[in-house]
Amino acid sequence: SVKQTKFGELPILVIQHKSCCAAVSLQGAHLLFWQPSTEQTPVIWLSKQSKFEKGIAIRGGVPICWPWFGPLGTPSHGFARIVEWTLDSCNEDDDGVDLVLVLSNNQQTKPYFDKPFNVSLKIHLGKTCEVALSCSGEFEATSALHTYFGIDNINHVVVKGLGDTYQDRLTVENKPVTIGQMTFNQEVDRIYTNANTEITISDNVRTIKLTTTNASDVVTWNPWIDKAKAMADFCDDEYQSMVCVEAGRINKPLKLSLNEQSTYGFKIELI
Ligand code: TA6
Repeated sequence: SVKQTKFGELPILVIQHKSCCAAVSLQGAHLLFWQPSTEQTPVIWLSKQSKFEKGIAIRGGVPICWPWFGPLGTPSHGFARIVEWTLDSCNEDDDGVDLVLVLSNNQQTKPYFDKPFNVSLKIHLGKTCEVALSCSGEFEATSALHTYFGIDNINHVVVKGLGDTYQDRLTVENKPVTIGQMTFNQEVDRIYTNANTEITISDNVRTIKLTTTNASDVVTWNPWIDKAKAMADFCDDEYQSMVCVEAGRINKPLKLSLNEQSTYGFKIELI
């Protein structure tokens, strides 16, 4: 079933299916969490302290960073995640639930951006979770599907398939112990520029497979202790139960045209 309700100030869709449960905020077309029925904890994770206020980014889930990534514009990570999208279609079958949410330039987006655009997000929620962003316009966009994965403990996490070329966004570089693998023992904020299309995120409980489509980069982030303390929408100890592994188009921006869609995305499954 798909039911619309409100959580805090935001309209959200609650999905209950035999294969999974999930929720999507219409603000930001923001998949809040996804938990397959086989799992005891969400695979896509949401902070217990996230805000649910109009115009405020939600902490966790899959923030849609578009039409720019990070500090390449204001607000950071773009405006798509803080404005309300429209539910275009919603279908449920034995496999799961398929949603399409859309956003075009309008009064809400005017203060942030003055060019015409269309962007849509396809979300499949079932035994797998698939997210694809398609957009058109007459500009170059950078973007990331900023997924927060739920893990048992950051000290047990190994991310494989990242390749060994990356841009470190921190001054104190955290040299990976094994090239192409990622383990975490301090803050990590890195853009991998030559990752495999299949990446695994393992902890002591499960292995998540992330398959990216048409992505140029994979961002890995964990705020660690100090940054976690500094975030009002994030509990001090929550850095231990999440890791961000994000399919992105940062170093190869989406070159948009008005008459065709540029698409990239990911699929998540448990293996
Ligand atoms: O994806 C990593 C990153 O760019 C980090 O630099 C950190 O800023 C994170 O995103 C979260 O950004 P946010 O604006 O959601 O707090």
